[in-house]
Amino acid sequence: MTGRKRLADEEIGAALQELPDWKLREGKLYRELEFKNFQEAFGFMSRMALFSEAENHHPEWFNVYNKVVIELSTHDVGGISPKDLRWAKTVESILSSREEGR
Ligand code: H2B
Repeated sequence: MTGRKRLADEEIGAALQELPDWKLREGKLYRELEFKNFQEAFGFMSRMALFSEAENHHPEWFNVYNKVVIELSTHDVGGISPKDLRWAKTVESILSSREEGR
């Protein structure tokens, strides 16, 4: 499976410079999102669910009404891998294609 290698702290730090809304929290990539309503939140989750299946890489995420909290890590390698970065970048591109996520 491509992209499952544990990244070094410096590599994660460098990647986070291009993901300003993400932070490292308890060893996971973390982001909180607030949408207009549940429908928008769940629409976003549906799109990311399809991506997750295609990548075979699944988030820990938590939804309450219009809020989604995301925590990304790669259990297989015990850290953060390129797959997590790709997932986070895909979130950003989906959000930038719609106003509601910002
Ligand atoms: N998702 C995430 N986020 N981390 C993993 O280590 C992981 C996964 N492992 N999805 C995959 C599935 C693994 O369990 C299967 C067997 O490939």
